[in-house]
Amino acid sequence: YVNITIDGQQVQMPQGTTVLEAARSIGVKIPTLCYHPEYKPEGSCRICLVEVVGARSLVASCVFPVSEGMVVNTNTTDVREARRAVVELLLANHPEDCLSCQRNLHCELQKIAADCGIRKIRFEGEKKDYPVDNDNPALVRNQNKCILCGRCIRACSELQGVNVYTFANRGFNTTVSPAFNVGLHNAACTFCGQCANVCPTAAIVEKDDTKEVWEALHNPTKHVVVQTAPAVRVALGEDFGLPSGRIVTGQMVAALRRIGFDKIFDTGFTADVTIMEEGSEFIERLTKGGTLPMITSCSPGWINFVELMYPDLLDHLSTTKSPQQIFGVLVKTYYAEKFKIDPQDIVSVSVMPCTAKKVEARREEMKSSGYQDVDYVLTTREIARMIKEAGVDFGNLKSEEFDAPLGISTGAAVIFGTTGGVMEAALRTVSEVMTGKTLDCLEFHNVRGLTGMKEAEVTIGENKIKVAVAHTLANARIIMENIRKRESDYHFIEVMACPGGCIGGGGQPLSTSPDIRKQRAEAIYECDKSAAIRKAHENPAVQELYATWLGKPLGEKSHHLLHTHYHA
Ligand code: HC0
Repeated sequence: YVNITIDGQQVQMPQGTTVLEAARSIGVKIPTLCYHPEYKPEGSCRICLVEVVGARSLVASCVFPVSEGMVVNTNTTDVREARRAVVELLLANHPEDCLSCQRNLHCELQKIAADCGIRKIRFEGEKKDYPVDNDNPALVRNQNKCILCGRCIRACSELQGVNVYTFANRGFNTTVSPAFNVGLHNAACTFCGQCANVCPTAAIVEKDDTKEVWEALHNPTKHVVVQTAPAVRVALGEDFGLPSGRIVTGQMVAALRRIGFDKIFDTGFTADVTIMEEGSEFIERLTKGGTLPMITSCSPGWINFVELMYPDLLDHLSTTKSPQQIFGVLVKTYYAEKFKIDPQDIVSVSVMPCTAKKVEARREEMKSSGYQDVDYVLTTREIARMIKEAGVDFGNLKSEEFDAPLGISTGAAVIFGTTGGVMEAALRTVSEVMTGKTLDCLEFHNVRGLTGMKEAEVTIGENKIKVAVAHTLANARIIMENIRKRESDYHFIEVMACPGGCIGGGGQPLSTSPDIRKQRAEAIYECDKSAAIRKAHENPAVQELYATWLGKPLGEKSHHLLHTHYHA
C-alpha cells in the first residue's frame, strides 16, 4: 500500500492503482472519455488530466500510477482550464446536431461539456465529412461523430476477440475503421453491438427501425404483434430512471399495449419450444449418434462468428432456430390459423436486447412461414424511445399480463436471458425426459454466474454429461479452438456472444458494467424463482401447440418450420 493525498484527503491505496481509480474510490469524480473500466486504459483523450505535485506537466490520471507520498490536485484552475480546452477542441470539429442526434441526452461528450461548464467554443475547427456506413441491418457508423477514443476497438478485440476495428491514417485524418475501410457488412463483423454499447457518442449506434413500426401501428389494416425477449424486462426500467435489475415485465406489457400493439407476447413461449426441439435433438445425438459436442445456436452474434471463423465446425451447432425466429414462424402459421387472421396482414415485431437479432431476422432462410417471419426487430433502447415518444408515464403504469397463448412461458424460458440459462433450461427438460423422473432440485448452480467459462458434469440416468457454458466471443474462440484440435470432451455447450449473455446485449440501455450485468442476472433468476411453472415441457401452451398442431418435437412440421442450417 502507498499513502497519497487527493484534494487534501489522505488515502491508502494498493500499489499499481491509478490516480483515477484512487480518486473515484474516495468519491472524487474525474471526467473520462477514452477510459472504460472494463478495458485497458490508453490515456489518449486527455480529459482526465490532474495535477501531481512535482510532475513536469499535468498527467492523465487513468494511466498514472499512485506512488508513496504523492499529492494530487484534481480541481485547480490549470486543471479545469486544460480539461475545458480538451473538450472544446473535440467539440470544435464535432457536428453541432445534438438536438437531433440519436444519442441526445445519452452522450458522454455532451455530458462532459455540460459538467465542464462550456458555454462557448473558442476554437473554430474543420468538420469531417465521411460517408455514413449503414449498409447493414444492425449498426450505423458515423465517423463524423467519432472522437477517436478507441473504446470500440478495445471492445471488439479485448472482449470479443474479433478485431474488426483499427485506427487508420494519421493526424486530423485519423479514423476508426475496418481493414481497407470497408463497410461493416463487408467486414468480419458479428453485429454483436458491443462497440455501440461502449461508444461515448453516436459514432456507432443501433439502426433505428422505430419509424417503420410506428407506421405499422397506425395502419388499421395491420395486426401488429410484439414478442419481448427475456433480458429486456430486467433492463428496460433503466431507461426510465429505475435502478438496474428492476423487474418491469408488467409495466413493459402495459406500455406496449398503450402504444398500440394488438397482442403482447413473450419470446419465452418459444424459448420453451426451443428447449423441446433442442433438448430432443441433443438426446438424439447422444443416444443415436450425431455430432458432439452440440452447441446452442440461439445467439445470432455467435452464429455469425461461427460462420465467419469456424465454418468447418458448423455441424456442431444445434439446428433448432432461435426463439425469436421460431416465434416469427409460429405467429404467421399457428397463431394465424388458430385465430383466423390472414398472415399477410400480420406485422411481427420483436423487442430484443440485441443488435445481431436485426440481422438474424433478415436472413434469407428465415421465411419458413411463406413471409418474412419477423418483420422488425427493435432493441431495448428503441422501444424505450417509442414509449417516451408516446407520452406513456412508464414509472406509474400498473402491471399487465402478456396475451395468451403465445405469452405463456416458464421460469426455464426467462433464464435464457443470462449466461448459463439455456443450458440450465435444457438440463431440466432433458433430465426429466430421459429418466422419466421428476428432478428434486431445478437449480444447476454450476452453470450459473458471470465467470467467462463454466463447466459441469451432470448425471442423467446412466449417462454422465459434460457441459460447458461460455459468454463473449473471445471465450467462445477458446472452446472452438479446442474442438478443432479434437481436445474437447464436452457433450453439450452453450455459447452467448455478449458479456453475461443477453442481459449484456448490444441493444441494452447504456451504460453497462459488470455490476449492472450482475444486477440484471440476479433479477432474471428472481423471475424464474417466482414463476408458477419452471420447466419448458410443463408449459401448457407449448403442450397444446404440440398436441394440436406440431405433432412431436423433431417431427415433420418442426423439421420444416423450426430447424435450419447455417452456412459459410
Ligand atoms: Fe436472448 Fe433468446 S435469450 S437470444 O439472449 O435463445 O436477444 O433476452 O430473446 O431468440 O428467448 C436475445 C434475450 C432472446 C432468442 C430467447 C434465445
